[in-house]
Amino acid sequence: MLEFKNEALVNFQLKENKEAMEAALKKVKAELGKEYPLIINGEKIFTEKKVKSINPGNVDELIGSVSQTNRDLAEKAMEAAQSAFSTWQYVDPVSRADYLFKAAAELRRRKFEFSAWEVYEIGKNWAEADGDVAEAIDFMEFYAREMVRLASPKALPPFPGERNRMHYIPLGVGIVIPPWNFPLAILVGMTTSAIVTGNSVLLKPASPTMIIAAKFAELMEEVGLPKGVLNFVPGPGSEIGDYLVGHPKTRFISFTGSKEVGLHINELAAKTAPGQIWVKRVVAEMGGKDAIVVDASANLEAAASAIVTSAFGFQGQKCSAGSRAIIHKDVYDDVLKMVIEKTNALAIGLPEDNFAIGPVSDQGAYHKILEYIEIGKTEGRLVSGGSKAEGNGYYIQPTVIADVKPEARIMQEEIFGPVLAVSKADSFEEAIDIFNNTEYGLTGSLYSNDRAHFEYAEQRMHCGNLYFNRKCTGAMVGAHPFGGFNMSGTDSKTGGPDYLQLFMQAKSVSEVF
Ligand code: TAP
Repeated sequence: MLEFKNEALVNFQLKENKEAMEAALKKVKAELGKEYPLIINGEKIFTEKKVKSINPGNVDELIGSVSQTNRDLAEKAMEAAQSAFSTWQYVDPVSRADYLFKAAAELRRRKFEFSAWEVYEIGKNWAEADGDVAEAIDFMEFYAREMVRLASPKALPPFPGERNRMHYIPLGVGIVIPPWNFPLAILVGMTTSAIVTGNSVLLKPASPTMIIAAKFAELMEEVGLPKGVLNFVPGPGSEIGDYLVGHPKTRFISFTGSKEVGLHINELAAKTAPGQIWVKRVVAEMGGKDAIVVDASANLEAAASAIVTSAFGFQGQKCSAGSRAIIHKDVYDDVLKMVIEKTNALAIGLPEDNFAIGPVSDQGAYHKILEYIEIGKTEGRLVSGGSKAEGNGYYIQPTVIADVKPEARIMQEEIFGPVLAVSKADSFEEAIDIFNNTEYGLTGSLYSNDRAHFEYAEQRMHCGNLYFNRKCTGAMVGAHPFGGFNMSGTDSKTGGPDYLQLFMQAKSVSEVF
């Protein structure tokens, strides 16, 4: 087994890569509009009730329609998962890891094709789509190796007259509920971590990206994952989600999404259903109100570039998006000027044509973001963008609102769109206080050239992922274990050495000689 290495990102400046992406977009376009089934115990089930997935960048384009799970089918999937668990839990962990290695290899071969699905279904530009596919590959490569590492029993300190050891064993049937914003990476990471550790899974994909999820379910079938280990159960979160979370046979819930839904799941899972014989485990990664702090000693050009990339990459729809910039008063005007120039230079248009800025995810998000922009105009000074943009989809101008007070709603609430709030701090220490002044704690970044300030920030900037002189998005599997504090979630640290244990329980075995 080779050492883990992050998947290289595609350089679309190279002619052969550009052509490969264009060919993949063409191929996928020819496949749009199909119907996709649920998958329960390996059986493909087409239901009468189907939900359409459309291209948010061209709302007349149908990506496909997906059969929907009702309660009877959810129950059937639960039974299939339980039955599969009875054997899958005993499969050699190294063999379980092999399914992930194989799936990673296959995904790598079909990288451009999966990226093209992301471009059409959720409006990522090419680099954002490629980053998501690469991260999905990384998760599988990383978790497979982690499982191999954890497979051998842990030696314990010797105790006279006994042989003692500790094994990690799986939990049972898990409900995996991913978000749409990293439709492959997060879904793949959450699903394969649960599977490789010996659990069986019901995967309920996010509604805006059900087709990409269906493509992954197909991939796992192709690599020969035993039937019933992964059951694909698309359906509305509010209906099927509550049913599955509350089910007495559900052993754990792995969730990534908004604070509201995460807290609701946590509450529901805490209620013991009749017949339930365990305490359900909840792993919940939720929202963020992340920020970049710029110190007076910083490289201002680098800071401004990072602010714009972090705020507007994938239209600001990342949990790690830098939706706040907190700038020292001595450099505030200079940094703001550069941020405005760089924001105004971002071109908006159809994702398949690879514009910097594409559409936001759906109509609900579109209206919510435009409402926040109006709120922002009353809370600060609009210096860039400020309204919807041209196009047959959910396009919004990247928007910068300056001189915003720390308590303002656009400094406190997760907007999840291309809106940046900029705040002025009188001192470095005040900037850190403003940074900490939200209920979230996911990512943060400090631009500085002052070592004492890095030390101060390392102790006091309260966030799960802190970066120095680097943007606050784009965590790399392995190098940057990812997860947040406070209302950002349970700090599970995806892509890190502690993650897989969340889906296992430790069993101590002691034999007297
Ligand atoms: P949500 O609206 O919370 O949806 C997340 C998932 O929960 C979807 O699959 C959704 O299904 C499902 N769901 C909705 N109601 C449910 C219920 N009652 N029971 C069970 N499942 C339910 O979030 P989103 O819009 O997809 O994603 C954006 C949010 O995710 C942002 O807040 C972002 O910060 C956060 N996020 C966090 C992270 C990390 S690592 N912290 C990473 C990515 C995203 P439907 O789509 O069918 O409603």
